[in-house]
Amino acid sequence: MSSQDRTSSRRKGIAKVLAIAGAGALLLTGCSAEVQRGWLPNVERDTTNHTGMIQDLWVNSWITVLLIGILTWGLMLWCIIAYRRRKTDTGYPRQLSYNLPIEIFYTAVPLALVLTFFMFSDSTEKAINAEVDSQLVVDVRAKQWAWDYNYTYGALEKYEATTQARLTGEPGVEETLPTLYLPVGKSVKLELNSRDVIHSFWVPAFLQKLDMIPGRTNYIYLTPQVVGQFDGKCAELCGEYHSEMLFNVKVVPEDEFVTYLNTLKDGHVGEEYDRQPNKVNEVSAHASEGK
Ligand SMILES: [Cu+2]
Repeated sequence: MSSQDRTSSRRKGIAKVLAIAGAGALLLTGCSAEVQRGWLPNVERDTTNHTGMIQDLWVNSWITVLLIGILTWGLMLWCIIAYRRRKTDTGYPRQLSYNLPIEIFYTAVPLALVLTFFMFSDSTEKAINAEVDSQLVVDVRAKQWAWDYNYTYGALEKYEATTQARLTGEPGVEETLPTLYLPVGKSVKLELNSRDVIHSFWVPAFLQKLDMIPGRTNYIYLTPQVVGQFDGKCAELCGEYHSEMLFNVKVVPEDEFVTYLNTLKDGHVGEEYDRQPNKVNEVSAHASEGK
């Protein structure tokens, strides 16, 4: 084979690799129909006062790591091609060890990256968790396998002890799920408590999730900014019917919220029910029906 033939067959090989890589990249981007509005599935930027900053942290981190990835893959490809073994090569290539400048470089650059990611994550997290004086406080009590809501809104103190909806596969079950009502544009302090085992409060559209631990209260402060209905779920495996421990969040105008509160019972269903299985079962009698 002449050296010209060899060069042309090598070029064809490289072209083939590039074509496969290009097709792969197209396929990957083509498969991302879910990727929309800030590259997070079905989440509006303004759902709460936090969703925008969480999206920014996520998207900017992705852009950064993708750029580093492209640079790294490019350098790897370049090394593989430029320093490939030639026909005339014998023995080992020149070895590169104890090269101090390179060692300092590949220690310092990743360290700087990790610290930068840490700094942005930390400042976002601090902003999200900052304590806010809220007129509305909802003591959310998770229990196997439903939720109780204690609302304190100004002079109103109301509660709702909900029961677990049974998933039947039939339409209409969604409407029977326990529903947490929140007024739009008002900041809310969610006090997250558990009556029995560890649960986790998760509203995917709010991009926030927090564990609910017996004997300990965790807090979420947020302001819903868009009227609408959102799915909520328990995100910690908590027993047999964990998968049915679902709820709705309804964000409504303030007057509608107050009207709803007035349909609820006066007072607070609270600590007295904690870790008293009989009382819990009384509240969520429906949960044990037909099991
Ligand atoms: Cu749970």
